[in-house]
Amino acid sequence: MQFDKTPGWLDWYASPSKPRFQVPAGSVDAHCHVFGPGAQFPFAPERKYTPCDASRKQLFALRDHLGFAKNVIVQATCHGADNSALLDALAHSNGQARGVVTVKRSITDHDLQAMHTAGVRGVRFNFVKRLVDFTPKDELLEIAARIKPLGWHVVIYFEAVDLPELWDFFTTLPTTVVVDHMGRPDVGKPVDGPEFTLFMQFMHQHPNVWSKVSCPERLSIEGPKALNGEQRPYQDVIPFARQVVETFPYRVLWGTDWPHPNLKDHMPDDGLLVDFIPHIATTPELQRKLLVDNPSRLYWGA
Ligand code: 0GY
Repeated sequence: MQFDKTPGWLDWYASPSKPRFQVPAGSVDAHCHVFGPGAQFPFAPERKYTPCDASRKQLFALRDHLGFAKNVIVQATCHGADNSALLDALAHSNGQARGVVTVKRSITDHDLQAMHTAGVRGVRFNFVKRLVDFTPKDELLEIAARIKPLGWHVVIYFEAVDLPELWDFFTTLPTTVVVDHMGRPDVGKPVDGPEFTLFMQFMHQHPNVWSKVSCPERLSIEGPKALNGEQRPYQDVIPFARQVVETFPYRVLWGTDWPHPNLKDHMPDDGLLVDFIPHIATTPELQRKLLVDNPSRLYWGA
């Protein structure tokens, strides 16, 4: 099947630079996606955008180029609850990838078990209104209760302004809960202002909550601007991510977010994204926790 990408959609960076920051051995890119290829794995009819293809082979080539050992592939909304492309990627990863899927309540226990065997370790609940239609909370709670015995966790994606409304739901989830992209803070607001303080309280009060300190390119207002001729990308995101890493070093994950869905102004060079890591995890110890120990524990039980 042929798919035309959403107008304005930027393709992923074809020749990323080689990072200057060398990630520690065994590092995990804990948030990335595969898109299609659409001819083999058609995009979902209910999708809100049509991406360009981004195959498992291209993902694994990027992993090697950046110096990572493993991937956690997260189901993207353009594939709805059809996880075939993700499962195909896991099957071809030599055990070097884990998955986070999207399922409906109609999924059978047999299918959940088969996904577990394939390397799936979580489900994703998405509350970003531009990306998905509403799913009733009772359906999500039912899914959470069914995946808990498998030892899986729930990944949640939401915007900072929606945290107060979603707080009670999130805090009733019976599993480990992993927040995508720090709950999408508005980095134009102060890091010690009410909005981000609420997110920090959310993590403080609920030791089962983890956060991905990913997506500076998505959160930044400054963007990848040059200062005095030097590249200083995404400086405005640093205080937010650094605070989360330093306060909760055992509950943070990092990912590229390749192939960076829905970016229309600027597509990041993935090599520069890796070079951003030492600005938010400033010591070798924090870097090892963020990139190796935490994802290995959560996704490989190691
Ligand atoms: C991300 C961010 C986005 C998209 C999705 O599943 C998705 O379509 O997560 C976004 O548009 O902010 O994490 O990939």
